[in-house]
Amino acid sequence: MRGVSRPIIMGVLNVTPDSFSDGGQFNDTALAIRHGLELAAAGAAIIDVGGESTRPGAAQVDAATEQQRVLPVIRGLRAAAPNAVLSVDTTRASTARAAVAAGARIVNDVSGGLADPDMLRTIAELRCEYVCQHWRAPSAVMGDYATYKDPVAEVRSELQQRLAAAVATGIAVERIIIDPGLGFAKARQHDWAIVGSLAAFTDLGCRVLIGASRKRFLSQPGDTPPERDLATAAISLLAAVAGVWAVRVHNPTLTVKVFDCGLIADDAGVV
Ligand code: PMM
Repeated sequence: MRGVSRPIIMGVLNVTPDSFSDGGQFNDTALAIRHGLELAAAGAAIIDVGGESTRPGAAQVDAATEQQRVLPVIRGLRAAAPNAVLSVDTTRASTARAAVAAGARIVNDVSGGLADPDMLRTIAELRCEYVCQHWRAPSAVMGDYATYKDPVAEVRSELQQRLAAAVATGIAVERIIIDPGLGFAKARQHDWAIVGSLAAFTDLGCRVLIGASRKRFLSQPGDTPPERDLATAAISLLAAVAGVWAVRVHNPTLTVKVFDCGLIADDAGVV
């Protein structure tokens, strides 16, 4: 009998002054590159570079600012860690295009193509890997959209619609990775419902990624985001058991530890 496959680890590298999880600590190209290398050394096969905070209530930055933040880091990591697969966390087609030219192989779009009408067409043309996440509204207002009768069924069906739109635009289904978007237009009980039903997403026939790391649904009164790393690692193990392809985490070390308890190597490769 086959064991449980080991998901790939995507390490989070936020190059923003207002990231909720690292407090803007890596808002400097050299520091960000160094942290990217640390994430890779700690077990992240993919480094996800983002230049715009998606924390609840966060304001958007303009495309030029976003690109000034992420492009030098992608170029630097491309040179310093040629084996790391680089991903860009952006909802903008122009940033996706520039990041792929700079060396990113994955575009991680938390809006599933809804924020920028040019995104799906651009991805089809770039022929890169595409993370299509469940999304309802920009971060500044997403809390107003966290209403569900059946969160798992609704998120699944809305994701299916985005998947169909992506395929209809010419993105090969093999290049698409779906993500239920924990914390995006979701209250704590919605996130937990999704975590408890991950098989509803792995059943859709695409690779699945989840990003539970340090999110509010894992919080305890008065804690700090890094204090949620243990709970994050526990979710990584649940994700593995459900057949999730990759987990997006700030602290790969603890996730590697839980995976080392007996999970078999993933034979699917990264991308
Ligand atoms: N969460 C955040 C940002 N990007 N991308 C994907 N695919 N999935 C997520 O859940 C996700 C994401 C927000 O959290 P951060 O501030 O830790 O980056």
